[in-house]
Amino acid sequence: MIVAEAVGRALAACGVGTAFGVVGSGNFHVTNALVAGGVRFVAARHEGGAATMADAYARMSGRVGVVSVHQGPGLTNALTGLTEAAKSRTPLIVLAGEATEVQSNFHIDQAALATAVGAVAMRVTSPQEAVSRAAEAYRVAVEERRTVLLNLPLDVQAAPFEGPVDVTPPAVASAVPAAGSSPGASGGSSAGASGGSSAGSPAGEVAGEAAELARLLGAAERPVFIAGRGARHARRELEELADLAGALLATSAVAKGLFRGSPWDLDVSGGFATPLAAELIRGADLVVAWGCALNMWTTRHGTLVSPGAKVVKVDLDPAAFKTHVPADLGVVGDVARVAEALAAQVAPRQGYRSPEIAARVRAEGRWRDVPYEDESGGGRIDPRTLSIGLDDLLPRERIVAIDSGNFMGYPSMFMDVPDEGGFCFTQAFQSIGLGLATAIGAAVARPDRLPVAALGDGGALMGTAELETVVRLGLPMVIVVYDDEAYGAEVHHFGPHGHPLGTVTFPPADLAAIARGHGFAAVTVGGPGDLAGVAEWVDGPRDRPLLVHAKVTAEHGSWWLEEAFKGH
Ligand SMILES: Cc1ncc(C[n+]2csc(CCOP(=O)(O)OP(=O)(O)O)c2C)c(N)n1
Ligand SMILES: [Mg+2]
Repeated sequence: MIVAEAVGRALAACGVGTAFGVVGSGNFHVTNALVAGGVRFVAARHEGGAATMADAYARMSGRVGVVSVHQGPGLTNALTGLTEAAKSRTPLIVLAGEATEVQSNFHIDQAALATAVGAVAMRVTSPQEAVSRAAEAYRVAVEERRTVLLNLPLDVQAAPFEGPVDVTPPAVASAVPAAGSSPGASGGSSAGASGGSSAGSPAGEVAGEAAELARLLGAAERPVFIAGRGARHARRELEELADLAGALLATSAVAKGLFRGSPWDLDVSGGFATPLAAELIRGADLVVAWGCALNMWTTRHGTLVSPGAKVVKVDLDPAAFKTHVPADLGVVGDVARVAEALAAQVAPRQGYRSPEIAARVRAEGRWRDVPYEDESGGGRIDPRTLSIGLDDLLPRERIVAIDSGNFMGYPSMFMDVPDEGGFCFTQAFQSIGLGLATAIGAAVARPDRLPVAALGDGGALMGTAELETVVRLGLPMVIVVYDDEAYGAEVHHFGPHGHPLGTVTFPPADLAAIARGHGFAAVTVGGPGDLAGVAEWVDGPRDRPLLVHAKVTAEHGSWWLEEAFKGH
């Protein structure tokens, strides 16, 4: 056995799930060793796609994602996706060959690249520590929720490896609690829960900051819970506490779907919030952010939080307390454990849950309840009508992945998802072009659900390398392209100021033909009547993926984008 093989075997023994990548000489042996160790390998067509697939896979499966790339350009191609993963604290391991000889064409400072984008850089430097380094990379990814680059110098990879591949996987069951599951004592996200507060201690005792939160919950007239990425595993615990405290429930975009089915679910807080959700969140006298930073998106630059409201954050990382909308009170701990402990302390009260509020949430709680004027016509479909039509047609057991752009709110707001495992939102770096690969990674993690990729024409064309991957993997995917023949976000950003727009507008491109060329079924939608073609696909054998090429109306910029421009 050589060192490269020992590293692959060690990671397989640690329990990595699926690996994604593009194989060249520098990662050939390590990838084959993963496969020999029982890991599924998914070949992407571009390393950028591979990185994002692994990120989405990790988010939706609760397991560590692995990306395998060639030295030099293999890694640089992966960088945007790795940055997204690092910013999102996705547990990810990047296996990269490394040309340490400075004369090599492939030589770059790979460790510096990784640290520059927020990842952790590690290196296997000898056969003796090959296995322990691989296990350490796994531990850091899981326990510290980091994206880890494990550099594999070519000469070290080729060296003989003596001895057994003997690893003791860290005592962590899963990296991110899987959608819908609640971690037990070994749950990954409880790592670090002992950070100074006594929240979550045995027997439901609370003290310190947690006791103060219990007091606030016992006194609040209009409490609202906003759950973020760090709460995706804690639906049951949060709902139980909210029932006692009379709190309304909302999420950040990345946790969309978490409270689906609750009569008190306001859906997403922030740019995508319904007018009712925005009104009720603004009306809160206590906002408790659970594993949620309350960033500018979730709070519309802070305006959704009333100046008179008390703000509390519960988070594994106390650094979150001071960032974005700052907390008046911070409780360190795992969200599920803290909520569980508090439930024993809070006496039932009505809080925000009056019959009048219940009736309003029923009547106005979804975007499709908000009246609008359908602007479809002239061979183009209103993106709201398109999204509502698709929401009606596509099976409910779906997993929706969203690219970035002006269009992005339409699917996020109008397409329902069954739970928090039905929405994959790789937007921490705000890169366009990640949507298709996000849908592929999510689809690999959740083969029980229909993957739906919602893309702009710009993001779709940037990601086309992976169309072949969708077909090759036999994914029953629906790709929806909101085609305005432009980088619409830029058009609506600069157009109103009279700037020339030739650099951000394009002639029509036949995206349906491009998809058919890859083996997709495709429907071009220029009005509501054309959605019949989608219905036909849904009712058919679904033996090929479907691309819906929607020519959308583009007179107006989306209003959530206007909000976003304030941040530029
Ligand atoms: C990688 C990357 N390049 C450029 C940008 C700047 N940018 C933001 S939105 C956008 C346009 C996206 O166009 P499209 O996918 O068609 O969506 P639309 O805005 O038209 O709805 C661009 C170029 C970005 N965010 N990421
Ligand atoms: Mg566009």
